[in-house]
Amino acid sequence: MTLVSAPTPIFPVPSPRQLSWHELEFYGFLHFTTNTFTDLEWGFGDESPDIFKPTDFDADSIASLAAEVGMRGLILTCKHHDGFCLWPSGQTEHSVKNSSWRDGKGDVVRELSDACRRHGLRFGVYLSPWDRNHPDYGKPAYLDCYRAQLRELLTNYGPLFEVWHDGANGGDGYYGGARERRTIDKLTYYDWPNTWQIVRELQPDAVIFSDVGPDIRWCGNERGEGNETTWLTLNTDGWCPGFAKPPELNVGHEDGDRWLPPEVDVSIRPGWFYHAREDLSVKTVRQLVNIYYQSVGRSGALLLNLPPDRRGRIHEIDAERLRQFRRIIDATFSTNLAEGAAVSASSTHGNASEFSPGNVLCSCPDTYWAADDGVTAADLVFDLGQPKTFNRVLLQEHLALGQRVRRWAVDVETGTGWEQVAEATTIGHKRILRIPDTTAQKVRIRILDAKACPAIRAAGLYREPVFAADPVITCDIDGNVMIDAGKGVSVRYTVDGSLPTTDSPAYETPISLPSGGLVTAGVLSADNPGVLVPSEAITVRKRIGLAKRSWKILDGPEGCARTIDADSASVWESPAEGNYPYAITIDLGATHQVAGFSYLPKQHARNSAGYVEKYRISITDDPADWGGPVAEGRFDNIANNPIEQIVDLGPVTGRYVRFEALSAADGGKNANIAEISIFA
Ligand code: FUL
Repeated sequence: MTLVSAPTPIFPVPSPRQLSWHELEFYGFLHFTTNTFTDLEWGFGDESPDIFKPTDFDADSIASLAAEVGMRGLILTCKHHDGFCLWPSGQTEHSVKNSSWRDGKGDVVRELSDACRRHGLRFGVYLSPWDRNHPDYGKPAYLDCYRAQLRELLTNYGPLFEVWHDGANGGDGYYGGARERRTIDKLTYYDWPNTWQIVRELQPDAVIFSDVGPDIRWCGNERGEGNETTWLTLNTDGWCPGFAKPPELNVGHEDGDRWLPPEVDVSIRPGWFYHAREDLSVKTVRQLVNIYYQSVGRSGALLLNLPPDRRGRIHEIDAERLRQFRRIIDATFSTNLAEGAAVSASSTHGNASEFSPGNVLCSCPDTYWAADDGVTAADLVFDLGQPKTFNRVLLQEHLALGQRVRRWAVDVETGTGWEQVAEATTIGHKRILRIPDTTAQKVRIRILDAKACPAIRAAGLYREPVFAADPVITCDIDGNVMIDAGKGVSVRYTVDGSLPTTDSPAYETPISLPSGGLVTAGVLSADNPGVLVPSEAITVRKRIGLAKRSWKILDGPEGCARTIDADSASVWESPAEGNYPYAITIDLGATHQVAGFSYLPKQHARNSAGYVEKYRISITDDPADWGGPVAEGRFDNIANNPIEQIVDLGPVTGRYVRFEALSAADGGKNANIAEISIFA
C-alpha cells in the first residue's frame, strides 16, 4: 500500500462533539409541564404548582418506547416558558417540589434521565430562557437565576448529550404578580457566550442548540422541513437566539464560516403539549415517513416531539403511529441492494487503496472513497451483478473533511447507454433521494460539482415497499366528505367515533355530513392483501364542521368571503394599509348549538406576518345584541406553528358568529385567514 496523505479539508469542519452528534440522526423531544394540565401551549406563569399531577407517570415506558422506535436520545422540557421546573430547583418555588405529586418529592428530570440510561438512550435538557413566572425576568438578577438553574441541570443528572435554548422570548407574563409585558434585548440580555461557557465547563461533550448554535442550529420551521439544498455551514454575524432569518437557517450558507448543522424539530401532534382534542390529529404514518426523508434524508437530525399526556405517558395513538413508522423505515433500509456490488471510480485519491471506491459499501464510519486532488467532478459505478429494483438512493460525505459536494446525479445503464434518473444538490451527513421504482444492473453516481475532490463515506440503494397510505379526509362546501387512501387501497369508515372494522361500510362515494361530525377512516390489512399495512389498521380521524354552503358574510372587510369557501388555498389577507382590529360576522343561515370554532391561518407562508394571535369570539341570535364574548384569548405559538387553531366553546346557541382579530403574532398590522370553521 502506498502512503498517500488524505485530501485537504475544506474549512470549516465539524468539532469532534458535532461529529458524534451527526451520528445520532433521530431522537425525541418531551414537552411536559403545567400546560399538559391547563391545556395551553404557553403557560402564563401563574399556575398553581399543584396542577402538575400526572396520574401514572412512567419514565421507563416513555424511554422504552423511544428506544424501540429507534430514537437515540430524549430531550425534556425541564422548564418551559411558564417557569415551572420539573425538578426541585433551589431557585424557585414554581416547581414540582410544591406539587402534591409524589408528596412534593417528585423529580421528573431524575426519573427520566435514569430511565434513559437504563434503555441505552442519551439524555438532554431544554431550559427556557423566557420565564413568565420569575419576578426578576427582564432584570439582571434573572440571569443569575437562569445560570444557576442551568448548573443544577448540568451537575445533577449525569452526562447530557444536548442543551436546548429556545429562541421564543419576552412578552406578557405573571412575573411574580406584576402581570405585565416585558421585553429584553435578545442580543445582550443573556450574555450568551458566557452562559454557554457554563455548558462547556460542566458538560464538555454536550452540543448546544439555539437558532444560531454554537453547535447546532434551528432548521427555521417547526413543520419538519429540512431544505433539499442544505449547507451545514452558516454565517451568524449579528444574529442571536430568537433573532435570525428562518429561510437562511433552513438552507444554510454555502460560504458559511462556522460548522452549524440543522436540527429539525417537529411535533407528532399539531401542538407541542398534549391536548386530548388533538388525539384525532396525530401525524399519520405517511407524514412521519415524509418528515424522516425531509430531515434525516436532507442531512439534518430529526427531533420528534412526543408529548406525555395527563397520565404522564405517551398516548397509545402516538405510540402506535411511531411503531408503524419504524416498520416502514426498517422495511426500507434493512437491505442495501448495492451490497456486494463491484464498485469502480473515474478517479481515486493517489490511486491508494485506503481511498478506494469500495469503501462506500463498508459500514465503518471512518473509511471513504475520495477522488484525486483537484478533481471536482467524478463518477462511481456500481455493478450489482444482476438487475435489481430500487427507489431510494443514499449518499453520505466524510464530514471530517468538510462539506464538499454541490451537485450530483444518478444514472442507470439501460442497455443502450446511461440514462439519468435523478439529480440533486448537497449531500452532507446523509442525503436520501426518493425516485420511482427503477430496475438496473449498473448504477452510476456522478458528482457534478464540488468545492474540492469529493470524499464519500457511504452509498446505498434501497427499496421502500408499497405501503398503505393514510387516508386523507376532505370536505366540500356542501358537507360532502371525501376519503382518499391512494390508488388500489380499500378503506372503511365510521361517523360515530368508533374504529372502523371489517363490518364498517367501505368508502365508495362521498359521505353527506351537512351538520358536520367525526369521520374515522381506516385501512385494514384484511382488506388489502399485497400492500404493507404497517399495523392491523391505519386510522385517521377528522372533525368536520358545519357545511358552509348557506353561510353568508354579514359584515367584514372586502374579500373575507374567502374565509368561508371551504377551500384552504383561498386566503383572505388584509390590505397593505389595513390595521387591527379586524372583525368578520358570519350568518350561519340557521340557529345552531355551537361547540367549537376554528381559525386556519394561511398555510405554507414563508414568514409569520399576518397570523392572528389575540382574538375574541361572540355568538348571538340577534346581531343587534351581542352580549359578552363567548371566548377571548390568544393562539399561543402560532408564529412558529401555524396549524388550525381550535377553540372549544360552551356549547352556545346562535345563528351569528363574530370573529374579532385583535392583534398579530408578529406585532404587525396585517392579518390573514384561510378558513373559519364552526363545529356543532
Ligand atoms: C418554540 C416554543 O415557543 C414552543 O412552545 C416549543 O417549545 C418549541 C419547540 O419552541 O419556540
